[in-house]
Amino acid sequence: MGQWIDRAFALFEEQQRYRGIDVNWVKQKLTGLKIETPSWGYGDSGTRFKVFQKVGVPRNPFEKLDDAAQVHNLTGACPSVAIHIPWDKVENYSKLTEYAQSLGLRIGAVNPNVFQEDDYMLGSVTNANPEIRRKATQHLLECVHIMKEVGSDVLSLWFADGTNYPGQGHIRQRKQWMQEALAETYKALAPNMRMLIEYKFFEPGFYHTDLADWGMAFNAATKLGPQAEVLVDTGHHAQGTNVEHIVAYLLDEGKLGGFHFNSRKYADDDLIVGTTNPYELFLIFYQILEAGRDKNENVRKTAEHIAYMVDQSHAIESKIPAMLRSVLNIQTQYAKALLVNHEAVADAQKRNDVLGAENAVREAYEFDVSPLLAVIREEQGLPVDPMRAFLESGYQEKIAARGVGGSSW
Ligand code: LRH
Ligand code: MN
Ligand code: MN
Repeated sequence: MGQWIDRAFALFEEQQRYRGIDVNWVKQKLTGLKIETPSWGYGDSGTRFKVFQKVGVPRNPFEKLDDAAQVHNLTGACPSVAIHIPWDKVENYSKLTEYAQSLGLRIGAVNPNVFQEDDYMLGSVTNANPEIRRKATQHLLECVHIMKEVGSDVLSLWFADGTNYPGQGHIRQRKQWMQEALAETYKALAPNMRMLIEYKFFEPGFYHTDLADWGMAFNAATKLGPQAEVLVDTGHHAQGTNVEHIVAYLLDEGKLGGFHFNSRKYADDDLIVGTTNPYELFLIFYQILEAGRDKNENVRKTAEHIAYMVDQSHAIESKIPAMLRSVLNIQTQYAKALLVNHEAVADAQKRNDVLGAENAVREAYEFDVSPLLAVIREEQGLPVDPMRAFLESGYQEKIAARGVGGSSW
Protein backbone atom coordinates (compact mmCIF):
# COMPACT_ATOMS: atom_id res chain seq x y z
CA MET A 1 0.00 0.00 0.00
CA GLY A 2 2.77 2.39 1.07
CA GLN A 3 4.15 2.78 -2.43
CA TRP A 4 1.00 3.79 -4.25
CA ILE A 5 0.15 6.20 -1.49
CA ASP A 6 3.51 7.92 -1.74
CA ARG A 7 3.25 8.24 -5.51
CA ALA A 8 -0.35 9.43 -5.46
CA PHE A 9 0.41 11.88 -2.68
CA ALA A 10 3.45 13.29 -4.48
CA LEU A 11 1.26 14.00 -7.49
CA PHE A 12 -1.46 15.50 -5.30
CA GLU A 13 1.05 17.73 -3.55
CA GLU A 14 2.49 18.97 -6.81
CA GLN A 15 -0.97 19.69 -8.16
CA GLN A 16 -1.93 21.67 -5.05
CA ARG A 17 1.36 23.57 -4.93
CA TYR A 18 0.67 24.66 -8.48
CA ARG A 19 -2.73 25.98 -7.32
CA GLY A 20 -1.13 27.88 -4.46
CA ILE A 21 -2.33 25.58 -1.69
CA ASP A 22 0.01 24.87 1.23
CA VAL A 23 -0.36 21.13 1.75
CA ASN A 24 1.41 21.17 5.09
CA TRP A 25 -1.16 23.61 6.41
CA VAL A 26 -3.92 21.40 4.96
CA LYS A 27 -2.46 18.38 6.77
CA GLN A 28 -2.23 20.29 10.01
CA LYS A 29 -5.85 21.45 9.82
CA LEU A 30 -7.04 17.99 8.87
CA THR A 31 -5.37 16.26 11.79
CA GLY A 32 -6.68 19.01 14.07
CA LEU A 33 -10.32 18.31 13.21
CA LYS A 34 -12.02 16.60 16.15
CA ILE A 35 -15.52 15.21 15.91
CA GLU A 36 -17.63 14.24 18.88
CA THR A 37 -19.72 11.10 18.59
CA PRO A 38 -23.06 10.68 20.40
CA SER A 39 -23.57 7.95 22.97
CA TRP A 40 -27.05 7.39 21.56
CA GLY A 41 -25.59 6.59 18.14
CA TYR A 42 -24.26 3.33 19.57
CA GLY A 43 -27.60 2.20 20.99
CA ASP A 44 -30.63 0.69 19.31
CA SER A 45 -32.86 3.08 17.43
CA GLY A 46 -35.33 3.09 14.61
CA THR A 47 -38.29 4.94 13.24
CA ARG A 48 -41.69 5.47 14.79
CA PHE A 49 -42.71 2.26 13.06
CA LYS A 50 -40.12 -0.01 14.64
CA VAL A 51 -36.96 -0.09 16.66
CA PHE A 52 -34.92 -3.03 15.41
CA GLN A 53 -32.92 -4.70 18.12
CA LYS A 54 -29.37 -5.50 17.13
CA VAL A 55 -26.97 -8.07 18.49
CA GLY A 56 -24.06 -6.58 20.44
CA VAL A 57 -25.56 -3.21 21.23
CA PRO A 58 -24.14 -1.66 24.42
CA ARG A 59 -26.15 -2.36 27.55
CA ASN A 60 -25.05 0.69 29.53
CA PRO A 61 -23.15 3.98 29.17
CA PHE A 62 -19.83 2.25 29.90
CA GLU A 63 -20.24 -0.09 26.95
CA LYS A 64 -21.22 2.86 24.77
CA LEU A 65 -17.85 4.35 25.65
CA ASP A 66 -16.15 1.06 24.73
CA ASP A 67 -17.68 1.33 21.26
CA ALA A 68 -16.89 5.02 20.93
CA ALA A 69 -13.27 4.21 21.78
CA GLN A 70 -13.15 1.92 18.75
CA VAL A 71 -14.11 4.81 16.52
CA HIS A 72 -11.51 7.06 18.13
CA ASN A 73 -8.73 4.47 18.07
CA LEU A 74 -9.23 3.83 14.38
CA THR A 75 -9.59 7.46 13.27
CA GLY A 76 -7.74 9.46 15.93
CA ALA A 77 -10.47 12.04 15.41
CA CYS A 78 -13.17 11.36 17.99
CA PRO A 79 -11.79 11.89 21.49
CA SER A 80 -15.07 12.98 23.08
CA VAL A 81 -18.52 11.47 23.49
CA ALA A 82 -21.76 13.38 24.00
CA ILE A 83 -24.08 12.06 26.65
CA HIS A 84 -27.86 12.33 26.94
CA ILE A 85 -29.48 12.40 30.39
CA PRO A 86 -31.30 10.26 31.52
CA TRP A 87 -30.33 7.85 28.71
CA ASP A 88 -26.81 7.88 30.15
CA LYS A 89 -27.73 8.35 33.78
CA VAL A 90 -25.32 6.61 36.15
CA GLU A 91 -24.98 6.49 39.91
CA ASN A 92 -21.48 7.84 39.90
CA TYR A 93 -20.37 10.26 37.20
CA SER A 94 -16.74 10.31 38.29
CA LYS A 95 -16.64 6.60 37.57
CA LEU A 96 -17.95 7.24 34.05
CA THR A 97 -15.43 10.07 33.57
CA GLU A 98 -12.56 7.92 34.79
CA TYR A 99 -13.66 5.08 32.58
CA ALA A 100 -13.72 7.42 29.58
CA GLN A 101 -10.22 8.59 30.45
CA SER A 102 -8.96 5.03 30.74
CA LEU A 103 -10.07 4.55 27.13
CA GLY A 104 -8.41 7.76 25.95
CA LEU A 105 -11.76 9.54 25.76
CA ARG A 106 -13.53 12.35 27.56
CA ILE A 107 -17.17 13.23 28.06
CA GLY A 108 -18.27 15.99 25.70
CA ALA A 109 -21.59 17.77 25.48
CA VAL A 110 -24.24 17.02 28.07
CA ASN A 111 -27.72 16.83 26.52
CA PRO A 112 -30.65 17.19 28.89
CA ASN A 113 -33.68 15.19 27.87
CA VAL A 114 -37.00 16.90 28.54
CA PHE A 115 -39.02 15.04 25.96
CA GLN A 116 -39.41 11.43 26.95
CA GLU A 117 -41.49 11.51 30.07
CA ASP A 118 -45.28 11.48 30.03
CA ASP A 119 -45.28 14.79 31.90
CA TYR A 120 -43.74 16.44 28.86
CA MET A 121 -46.39 15.41 26.33
CA LEU A 122 -47.68 19.00 26.10
CA GLY A 123 -44.35 20.67 26.60
CA SER A 124 -41.52 20.89 29.11
CA VAL A 125 -40.28 24.40 29.89
CA THR A 126 -43.25 25.79 27.95
CA ASN A 127 -45.90 23.57 29.53
CA ALA A 128 -48.97 25.43 30.79
CA ASN A 129 -48.57 23.54 34.08
CA PRO A 130 -46.07 25.43 36.30
CA GLU A 131 -45.04 22.22 38.12
CA ILE A 132 -43.98 20.61 34.87
CA ARG A 133 -42.13 23.75 33.83
CA ARG A 134 -40.27 23.68 37.16
CA LYS A 135 -39.49 19.99 36.82
CA ALA A 136 -38.05 20.58 33.34
CA THR A 137 -35.94 23.55 34.42
CA GLN A 138 -34.68 21.55 37.40
CA HIS A 139 -33.53 18.87 34.98
CA LEU A 140 -31.62 21.48 32.96
CA LEU A 141 -29.95 22.64 36.17
CA GLU A 142 -29.18 19.06 37.16
CA CYS A 143 -27.42 18.67 33.81
CA VAL A 144 -25.25 21.73 34.49
CA HIS A 145 -24.31 20.01 37.72
CA ILE A 146 -23.46 16.80 35.82
CA MET A 147 -21.31 18.88 33.46
CA LYS A 148 -19.21 19.87 36.45
CA GLU A 149 -18.86 16.25 37.51
CA VAL A 150 -17.83 14.96 34.09
CA GLY A 151 -15.71 18.00 33.15
CA SER A 152 -17.89 19.02 30.23
CA ASP A 153 -17.99 22.55 28.89
CA VAL A 154 -20.95 22.24 26.52
CA LEU A 155 -24.61 22.08 27.47
CA SER A 156 -26.52 21.07 24.37
CA LEU A 157 -30.19 21.99 24.48
CA TRP A 158 -32.98 20.76 22.27
CA PHE A 159 -36.64 21.04 23.16
CA ALA A 160 -39.43 18.98 21.66
CA ASP A 161 -41.80 21.70 22.86
CA GLY A 162 -44.46 22.62 20.36
CA THR A 163 -48.12 22.18 19.54
CA ASN A 164 -50.16 20.23 17.03
CA TYR A 165 -53.15 22.53 16.58
CA PRO A 166 -53.91 26.23 16.28
CA GLY A 167 -54.96 27.56 19.65
CA GLN A 168 -53.51 24.61 21.57
CA GLY A 169 -50.93 26.82 23.22
CA HIS A 170 -50.33 30.52 23.77
CA ILE A 171 -47.40 30.98 21.45
CA ARG A 172 -46.09 34.25 22.93
CA GLN A 173 -46.50 33.09 26.50
CA ARG A 174 -44.60 29.90 25.68
CA LYS A 175 -41.84 31.99 24.10
CA GLN A 176 -41.48 33.87 27.39
CA TRP A 177 -41.46 30.68 29.46
CA MET A 178 -38.75 29.29 27.18
CA GLN A 179 -36.60 32.36 27.69
CA GLU A 180 -37.13 32.26 31.47
CA ALA A 181 -35.97 28.65 31.68
CA LEU A 182 -32.97 29.36 29.48
CA ALA A 183 -32.04 32.41 31.55
CA GLU A 184 -32.20 30.46 34.81
CA THR A 185 -30.02 27.72 33.33
CA TYR A 186 -27.62 30.24 31.81
CA LYS A 187 -27.05 31.76 35.23
CA ALA A 188 -25.91 28.38 36.57
CA LEU A 189 -23.17 27.98 33.94
CA ALA A 190 -19.55 28.20 35.06
CA PRO A 191 -17.47 30.76 33.13
CA ASN A 192 -15.86 28.07 30.95
CA MET A 193 -19.21 26.59 29.91
CA ARG A 194 -21.22 27.22 26.79
CA MET A 195 -24.90 26.67 26.22
CA LEU A 196 -25.74 25.59 22.67
CA ILE A 197 -29.34 26.10 21.60
CA GLU A 198 -30.60 23.74 18.93
CA TYR A 199 -33.67 24.43 16.80
CA LYS A 200 -35.87 22.26 14.61
CA PHE A 201 -38.80 23.36 12.50
CA PHE A 202 -41.15 20.48 13.25
CA GLU A 203 -41.50 17.12 14.96
CA PRO A 204 -42.87 16.15 17.35
CA GLY A 205 -44.89 19.38 17.17
CA PHE A 206 -46.51 19.53 13.76
CA TYR A 207 -48.26 22.90 14.01
CA HIS A 208 -45.67 25.02 15.77
CA THR A 209 -42.36 24.43 17.53
CA ASP A 210 -41.22 26.84 20.23
CA LEU A 211 -37.65 27.04 18.88
CA ALA A 212 -38.39 26.45 15.23
CA ASP A 213 -35.46 27.98 13.41
CA TRP A 214 -32.01 29.54 13.68
CA GLY A 215 -33.48 33.03 14.06
CA MET A 216 -35.40 32.06 17.19
CA ALA A 217 -32.39 30.24 18.65
CA PHE A 218 -30.19 33.21 17.76
CA ASN A 219 -32.55 35.67 19.40
CA ALA A 220 -32.74 33.58 22.57
CA ALA A 221 -28.94 33.19 22.67
CA THR A 222 -28.31 36.88 22.05
CA LYS A 223 -30.58 37.87 24.93
CA LEU A 224 -28.81 35.42 27.23
CA GLY A 225 -25.24 36.57 26.63
CA PRO A 226 -21.89 35.47 25.21
CA GLN A 227 -21.95 31.95 26.67
CA ALA A 228 -25.06 31.07 24.67
CA GLU A 229 -24.72 30.13 21.02
CA VAL A 230 -26.68 28.38 18.30
CA LEU A 231 -26.34 24.72 17.39
CA VAL A 232 -27.04 23.79 13.77
CA ASP A 233 -28.34 20.26 13.27
CA THR A 234 -28.07 19.72 9.53
CA GLY A 235 -31.31 17.73 9.47
CA HIS A 236 -33.48 20.36 11.13
CA HIS A 237 -34.44 22.56 8.20
CA ALA A 238 -37.16 22.64 5.61
CA GLN A 239 -36.35 21.13 2.23
CA GLY A 240 -34.16 23.37 0.14
CA THR A 241 -32.93 25.57 3.01
CA ASN A 242 -29.49 26.98 2.37
CA VAL A 243 -27.77 25.66 5.50
CA GLU A 244 -24.36 27.09 4.62
CA HIS A 245 -25.92 30.56 4.45
CA ILE A 246 -27.19 30.12 8.02
CA VAL A 247 -23.71 28.97 9.01
CA ALA A 248 -22.08 32.04 7.43
CA TYR A 249 -24.59 34.38 9.05
CA LEU A 250 -24.11 32.91 12.52
CA LEU A 251 -20.34 32.96 12.13
CA ASP A 252 -20.43 36.61 11.24
CA GLU A 253 -22.48 37.32 14.35
CA GLY A 254 -20.10 35.28 16.53
CA LYS A 255 -22.97 32.99 17.48
CA LEU A 256 -22.24 29.67 15.79
CA GLY A 257 -21.57 27.25 18.63
CA GLY A 258 -21.67 23.82 17.11
CA PHE A 259 -23.10 21.25 14.75
CA HIS A 260 -25.07 18.10 14.85
CA PHE A 261 -24.01 16.47 11.62
CA ASN A 262 -26.20 13.92 9.91
CA SER A 263 -27.62 13.37 6.48
CA ARG A 264 -31.17 13.85 5.33
CA LYS A 265 -33.20 13.35 2.24
CA TYR A 266 -36.61 14.46 3.49
CA ALA A 267 -36.85 15.53 7.13
CA ASP A 268 -34.87 14.85 10.31
CA ASP A 269 -33.71 11.54 8.87
CA ASP A 270 -30.58 11.19 11.06
CA LEU A 271 -28.75 9.20 8.41
CA ILE A 272 -25.00 8.64 8.11
CA VAL A 273 -23.27 11.98 7.52
CA GLY A 274 -22.42 12.87 3.95
CA THR A 275 -24.36 10.07 2.32
CA THR A 276 -27.06 12.07 0.56
CA ASN A 277 -25.61 15.59 0.66
CA PRO A 278 -21.81 15.61 0.56
CA TYR A 279 -21.66 18.88 -1.38
CA GLU A 280 -23.66 20.65 1.32
CA LEU A 281 -21.19 19.44 3.92
CA PHE A 282 -18.30 20.68 1.77
CA LEU A 283 -19.97 24.08 1.40
CA ILE A 284 -20.52 24.32 5.17
CA PHE A 285 -16.81 23.73 5.73
CA TYR A 286 -15.96 26.22 2.98
CA GLN A 287 -17.91 28.90 4.89
CA ILE A 288 -16.21 28.01 8.16
CA LEU A 289 -12.73 28.11 6.64
CA GLU A 290 -13.51 31.38 4.93
CA ALA A 291 -14.64 32.87 8.26
CA GLY A 292 -11.40 31.56 9.77
CA ARG A 293 -9.57 34.06 7.55
CA ASP A 294 -11.71 37.05 8.53
CA LYS A 295 -10.03 40.26 9.67
CA ASN A 296 -12.44 40.39 12.62
CA GLU A 297 -10.90 38.40 15.46
CA ASN A 298 -14.28 37.50 16.94
CA VAL A 299 -15.36 35.85 13.70
CA ARG A 300 -12.06 33.94 13.51
CA LYS A 301 -12.41 32.78 17.11
CA THR A 302 -15.99 31.67 16.52
CA ALA A 303 -14.86 29.59 13.57
CA GLU A 304 -12.14 28.00 15.69
CA HIS A 305 -14.20 26.95 18.67
CA ILE A 306 -17.07 25.23 16.85
CA ALA A 307 -18.15 21.99 18.53
CA TYR A 308 -18.39 19.41 15.75
CA MET A 309 -20.72 16.65 16.77
CA VAL A 310 -22.42 13.79 15.00
CA ASP A 311 -26.11 13.25 15.73
CA GLN A 312 -27.34 10.20 13.92
CA SER A 313 -29.33 7.14 14.74
CA HIS A 314 -29.22 3.88 12.92
CA ALA A 315 -32.37 2.00 12.14
CA ILE A 316 -30.92 -0.67 9.86
CA GLU A 317 -27.14 -0.46 9.91
CA SER A 318 -24.43 -1.64 12.31
CA LYS A 319 -23.66 1.11 14.79
CA ILE A 320 -19.86 1.27 14.87
CA PRO A 321 -19.28 0.98 11.11
CA ALA A 322 -22.02 3.58 10.57
CA MET A 323 -20.29 5.97 12.95
CA LEU A 324 -16.96 5.32 11.25
CA ARG A 325 -18.52 6.04 7.87
CA SER A 326 -19.80 9.39 9.15
CA VAL A 327 -16.43 10.39 10.55
CA LEU A 328 -14.61 9.38 7.37
CA ASN A 329 -17.12 11.27 5.24
CA ILE A 330 -16.71 14.39 7.36
CA GLN A 331 -12.93 14.19 7.02
CA THR A 332 -13.23 13.79 3.26
CA GLN A 333 -15.42 16.87 2.83
CA TYR A 334 -13.29 18.90 5.22
CA ALA A 335 -10.18 17.90 3.28
CA LYS A 336 -11.80 19.06 0.05
CA ALA A 337 -12.89 22.36 1.58
CA LEU A 338 -9.29 22.94 2.70
CA LEU A 339 -8.35 22.97 -0.98
CA VAL A 340 -10.46 26.02 -1.83
CA ASN A 341 -8.26 28.81 -3.05
CA HIS A 342 -9.90 31.75 -1.27
CA GLU A 343 -7.86 34.36 -3.14
CA ALA A 344 -9.09 32.95 -6.44
CA VAL A 345 -12.69 33.09 -5.21
CA ALA A 346 -12.29 36.66 -3.90
CA ASP A 347 -10.65 37.74 -7.13
CA ALA A 348 -13.50 36.36 -9.24
CA GLN A 349 -16.06 37.94 -6.90
CA LYS A 350 -14.39 41.33 -7.26
CA ARG A 351 -14.61 41.07 -11.02
CA ASN A 352 -18.25 39.95 -10.79
CA ASP A 353 -17.15 36.80 -12.56
CA VAL A 354 -20.05 34.52 -11.65
CA LEU A 355 -18.80 31.38 -13.36
CA GLY A 356 -15.21 31.98 -12.30
CA ALA A 357 -16.21 32.26 -8.64
CA GLU A 358 -18.41 29.17 -8.77
CA ASN A 359 -15.61 27.29 -10.46
CA ALA A 360 -13.03 28.36 -7.88
CA VAL A 361 -15.18 26.81 -5.15
CA ARG A 362 -16.30 23.68 -7.00
CA GLU A 363 -12.88 22.71 -8.34
CA ALA A 364 -11.72 22.02 -4.78
CA TYR A 365 -14.57 19.56 -4.36
CA GLU A 366 -13.55 17.67 -7.45
CA PHE A 367 -10.09 16.66 -6.24
CA ASP A 368 -9.46 13.13 -5.03
CA VAL A 369 -8.33 13.58 -1.42
CA SER A 370 -7.82 9.89 -0.68
CA PRO A 371 -3.99 10.05 -1.00
CA LEU A 372 -3.96 13.00 1.41
CA LEU A 373 -6.15 11.17 3.93
CA ALA A 374 -4.09 8.01 3.60
CA VAL A 375 -0.89 9.93 4.28
CA ILE A 376 -2.18 11.73 7.36
CA ARG A 377 -3.47 8.44 8.75
CA GLU A 378 -0.15 6.74 8.10
CA GLU A 379 1.72 9.60 9.72
CA GLN A 380 -0.42 9.28 12.84
CA GLY A 381 0.08 5.52 13.00
CA LEU A 382 -3.57 4.91 12.16
CA PRO A 383 -4.97 2.38 9.72
CA VAL A 384 -5.16 3.82 6.22
CA ASP A 385 -8.58 2.18 5.85
CA PRO A 386 -10.24 2.44 9.27
CA MET A 387 -13.43 0.74 8.12
CA ARG A 388 -11.61 -2.31 6.89
CA ALA A 389 -9.45 -2.36 10.00
CA PHE A 390 -12.59 -2.41 12.13
CA LEU A 391 -14.26 -5.17 10.15
CA GLU A 392 -11.10 -7.27 10.40
CA SER A 393 -10.51 -6.51 14.08
CA GLY A 394 -12.97 -9.08 15.44
CA TYR A 395 -14.52 -6.47 17.76
CA GLN A 396 -17.99 -6.87 16.30
CA GLU A 397 -17.83 -10.63 16.89
CA LYS A 398 -16.57 -10.06 20.41
CA ILE A 399 -19.43 -7.76 21.41
CA ALA A 400 -21.98 -10.22 20.08
CA ALA A 401 -21.66 -11.75 23.55
CA ARG A 402 -23.69 -8.79 24.84
CA GLY A 403 -26.68 -10.36 23.10
CA VAL A 404 -29.76 -8.39 22.05
CA GLY A 405 -31.80 -5.87 23.97
CA GLY A 406 -29.07 -3.33 24.66
CA SER A 407 -29.91 0.27 25.45
CA SER A 408 -32.04 2.20 23.05
CA TRP A 409 -32.73 5.90 22.85
C1 LRH B 1 -33.76 16.18 17.97
C2 LRH B 1 -32.31 15.86 18.09
C3 LRH B 1 -31.71 16.50 19.33
C4 LRH B 1 -31.81 15.37 20.31
C5 LRH B 1 -31.37 14.21 19.43
C6 LRH B 1 -31.57 12.85 19.97
O1 LRH B 1 -34.28 15.77 16.76
O2 LRH B 1 -31.61 16.24 16.93
O3 LRH B 1 -30.37 16.86 19.13
O4 LRH B 1 -31.05 15.54 21.44
O5 LRH B 1 -32.11 14.46 18.24
MN1 MN C 1 -29.65 17.09 16.99
MN1 MN D 1 -32.73 15.73 15.19
